[in-house]
Amino acid sequence: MVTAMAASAPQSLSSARRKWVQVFKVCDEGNKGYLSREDFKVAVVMLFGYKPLKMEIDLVITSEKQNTSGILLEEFLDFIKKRKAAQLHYDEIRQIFTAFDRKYHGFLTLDDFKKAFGQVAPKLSERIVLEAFREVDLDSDGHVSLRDFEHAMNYGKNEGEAL
Ligand SMILES: [Ca+2]
Repeated sequence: MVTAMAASAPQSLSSARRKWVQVFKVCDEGNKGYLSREDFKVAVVMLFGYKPLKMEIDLVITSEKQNTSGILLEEFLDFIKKRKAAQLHYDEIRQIFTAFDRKYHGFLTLDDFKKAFGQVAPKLSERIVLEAFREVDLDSDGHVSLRDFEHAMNYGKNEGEAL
């Protein structure tokens, strides 16, 4: 009679985790014990339904380790948690955008963008921020709109549509 209670508590969390671990294993081609860049792309598509931007992959790989190009299970799980948390921060992104759009133009210049990014992801190197800017400024006019900015911050959910 104790069984029903025992099964109920932390079940949803561990089953989500189990699913992530399974995705990791499925995508780890050749059971290397880590995900290559290509494996990681596949995993993100499976879990979130979009292809990750180059900057997103760089972020995961360079922030965790310097010398290898692989993502270990723990790092992968950590990424998913952060990625899920990021989805909750839409309002915050909007606020940040507004705060850095100092002249109320409705867009950010590269300079504004750098400052905004510095606030959100201070560990990112300038090179990656610059790449992110170029990546979201699709028409290359040097301006990033709120939508572009959300796109960058939310790791490009709709990446690929521009083609
Ligand atoms: Ca633009």
